Amino acid sequence: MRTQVGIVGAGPAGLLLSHLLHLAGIGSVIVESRSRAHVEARIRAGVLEQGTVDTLVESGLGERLAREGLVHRGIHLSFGGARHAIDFEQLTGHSVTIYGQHEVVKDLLDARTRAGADIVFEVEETSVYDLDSERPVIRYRKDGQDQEIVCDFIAGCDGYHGVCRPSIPPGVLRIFERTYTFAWLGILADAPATSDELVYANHERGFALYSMRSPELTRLYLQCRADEDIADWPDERIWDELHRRLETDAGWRVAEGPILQRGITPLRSVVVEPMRYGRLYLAGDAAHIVPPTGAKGLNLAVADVRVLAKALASFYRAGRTALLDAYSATCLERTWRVQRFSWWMTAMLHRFDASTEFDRQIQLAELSYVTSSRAAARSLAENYVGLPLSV
Ligand code: RFL
Ligand code: PHB
Repeated sequence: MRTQVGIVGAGPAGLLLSHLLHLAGIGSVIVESRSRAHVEARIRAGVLEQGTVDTLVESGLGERLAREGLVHRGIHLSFGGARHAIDFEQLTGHSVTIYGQHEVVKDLLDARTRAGADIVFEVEETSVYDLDSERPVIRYRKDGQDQEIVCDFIAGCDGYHGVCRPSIPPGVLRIFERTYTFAWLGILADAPATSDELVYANHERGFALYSMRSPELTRLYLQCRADEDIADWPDERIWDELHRRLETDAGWRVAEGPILQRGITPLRSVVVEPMRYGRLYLAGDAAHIVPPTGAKGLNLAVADVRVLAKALASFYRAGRTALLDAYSATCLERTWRVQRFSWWMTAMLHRFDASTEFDRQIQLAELSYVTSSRAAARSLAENYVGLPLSV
């Protein structure tokens, strides 16, 4: 098989890239190791920045998003027994939209399928070759047969555990990494939302987050140890912790309901530099991971893909390589700012193993500053709603 851009991974990064390339008249083929049903059902991120919403709307994917997305004008920070509102609208003029990552993926898959896209699901043994040549190659097995796609470019959109990044020869990449001793236990519950905005709680028992997917479905998270077994968390224990950590405001209650999905996700901060080797371009989680506290993983993947699609369009339209050459530096500048914000939110809100009473007081002072100074609140707000796409 022959294509212009071979894409590894049908997550939000790979699907959006394929869609934007199609709109620019550029052909692509996506290979994906999981089934379509699996990819569509994977519950992950939920907060879309304005720039992400704009990208989806401008590329014709805004219809269901406009109908079902929940526009949130701010968040609450809960600490020291009280809740404090941070009003993004008032502080920045912007808001965020709650719309599940799997809904974005469904919309992208529908649009790509309608346009007759080439997406090969359930491939095995994906590998990439000849990355520093003008004809890089993707190989995989499908239904027991070896297949090969000869490409002009390969986009590595295969997430943190994918094969593209590890295919770059040793010594090329610098890896910057921070690991945490804690994880998030996340649940999706068939319970009505009782808060109209998200609640991020710093509690002495650990962090908790109140979020939602629709007025009828809540998405809740609890800080737990990274090595914990989900089997040790029966429903009762999960609800008990959520009530204790979140219900600091008199009168506000977290509604309970059947738990539809549950899982434990370790927290990590990772950046690899550069995000390119030869004709392989890494985008999204394949190049960087942020802890979810800033709600940035998906938004950062969308920002990378916008830059890459524009650079490839400039190459095919005018034969220019300047934007492709600048791809890594352009994306990394934003990535580091987003890493900083995600790390800062994580540090302010979680309970750290080695933290002393001094550290705890500093966290509370930080929270009290952020919720009482307009300048500090504005800094949080402008990062949360999303830095301008040019950064
Ligand atoms: P994805 O979504 O991981 O998609 C990568 C795709 O590549 C496929 N793949 C392969 N295909 C072919 N051959 C191979 N060898 C392959 N190896 C992998 C995978 O099956 C998959 O379909 O990466 P992408 O597109 O860069 O998108 C990034 C976002 O998914 C990610 O940043 C966020 O979801 C991160 N994240 C969260 N972010 C938030 O802002 N809020 C959250 O609540 C949140 N929860 C999460 C998350 C990430 C998680 N992961 C990665 C474990 C919860 C989880 C469980
Ligand atoms: C979510 O709704 O899944 C969510 C919201 C905010 C975050 C992380 C996850 O910071």
